[in-house]
Formats: sequence, C-alpha cells, structure tokens
Amino acid sequence: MPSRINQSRSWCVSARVIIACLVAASAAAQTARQVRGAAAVEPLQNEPPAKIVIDPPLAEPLSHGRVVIQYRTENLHIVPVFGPAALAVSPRVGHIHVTVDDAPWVWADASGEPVILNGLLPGPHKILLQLESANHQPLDQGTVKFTVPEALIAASAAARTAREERGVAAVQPLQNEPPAKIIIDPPLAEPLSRGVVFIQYRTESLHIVPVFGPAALAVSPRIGHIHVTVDDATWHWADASGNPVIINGLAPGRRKILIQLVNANHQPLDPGAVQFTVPAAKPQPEAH
Ligand SMILES: [Cu+2]
Repeated sequence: MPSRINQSRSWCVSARVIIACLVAASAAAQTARQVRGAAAVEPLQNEPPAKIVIDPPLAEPLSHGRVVIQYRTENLHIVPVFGPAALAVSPRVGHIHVTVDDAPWVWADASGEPVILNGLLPGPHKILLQLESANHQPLDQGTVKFTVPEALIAASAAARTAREERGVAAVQPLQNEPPAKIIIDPPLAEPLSRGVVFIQYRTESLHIVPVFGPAALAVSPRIGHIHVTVDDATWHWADASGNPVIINGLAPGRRKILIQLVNANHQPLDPGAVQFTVPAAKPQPEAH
C-alpha cells in the first residue's frame, strides 16, 4: 500500500520539522537538568556544587513593611531531613539558615517557601540566607539588604479599611468549624542540651498551608500558618511548612518563643508560647 507509506513518510517529515522547531524554541530556555539539578539516580560526587539564588524582597509587600524574599537552589533539594546519614543521599538535600541583622542565632527553614518577615522596624536591614547540608554544614550563602520604609507603614496602617483588616467574610460552612487551636510541645530535651531549640507543634481545626491573602479566608477547611517571635521582638517570621520550629545559636538563659496560629490573612487565631532555658555551653573536653 504505497499511499500509506507515503503518508507515513510525510508525517515523519513534518514531525521532524516540529521537533526541530521545538528544539530551537527551547534552546533559549534552560534544560530540566539545569533547573532541577541531577536526577536521583546519579552518584553524589558527580553533582556540581549547591548554589542559592536570592531575589531582593518583593517591592509591593515591602512598601507595607512586609518582607517577602524568594530564593531558589541549584543542585540541592530543600527537604526537612536532617543528620549525617542524609549527607549520602542523592540528589543532595539540605535547608536554609536565616539570620536577621547579624543576630548570633539562626532559624532553620526546610520548606522551600519564600522567607516572610513582618514587623521589622523602619530602616535598613540585612537578611543572610545560608544554604546548608542536611547536617548543617554551609554550602553557599547570599545576603539581601533593604530598607523598611517609615512613612508608608504609618500611612498604610491608618488607611486600612475594616475589610482590608478583617478580610472577606467567611462563608457559612466555615462558621460551623470549631475554633482553630495550636498545641505546642516544650523544646526537645536532647537538642536543647546542645543549644538547639527544636519545637514541635500541631494544630486543630486548621491546616497549615502556604496560601495567603483575604480570599483564602473563605476556604474550608480553614487554612493558615504560624508567626514565630523570639524574646518579644517587634518582628516575627511566617512559617507555613507545618515543620517543627528550629532555632540555633540563642544565647544561654531564659528564652520565650511565641508561636502564634494565624489565618491566611495573618490575623491571630490562637497564641501559643513556650518558655525554656538555653543551657550555658558545656566546656569542650580537652584534646590530647
Ligand atoms: Cu502571616
């Protein structure tokens, strides 16, 4: 059946043209490997070095005093997996450490979501994002500097309508939901003895989800996230990962961490606080 053969030949030719066009079009774009890193089957030693690429804070939220920093990683997957055994995992996994204004302490974030901070005082600020291996070894880092505007914060706070402040009214099914609650455990004893604050929590009648804004108030089941404040600071960071709160490097002494359950539009639903003592560093045994 020669006509069939001709048909399939001409199909092949046009398919080749299409493929050629597709290749040409995507040549400008990055390959999947360039963006996603090594495939999971490749040995770790073949992976190029891990990198972090950080954007400046989003301009519009910053004008309201809200700091939203997007970042992406190369050759490392952000995963909430920790410890020396995870160093052998391929593709490479890790997380970030966030430092605000040269503080001696950091918090760990393994969500891969943007870093969000609220309540920083007007003026210049500096956020350091360190890319860490699963065992907390630094791999790469970057700093963003920005200024929280003064006049705009006051202006926007005064100009807020009730609707902006409260968001849209919740729909009927949501009203039938029992109040959202947060249950916070004391910091785990073993990490705390090493100065690492590891706080687990769970929520009731609210799902922790990285979805924000007034429209999300109408979502049922109720969604929200947490705001974490250290030692009565003016500012807090937002966490919508549902992972434990991990802070390292706090100075020894009595500490207070506020973990506030908030709705998707950042209004408080249930405040939670843990108080604990960071022990003084144990003297290191002398090396012989
Ligand atoms: Cu929030």
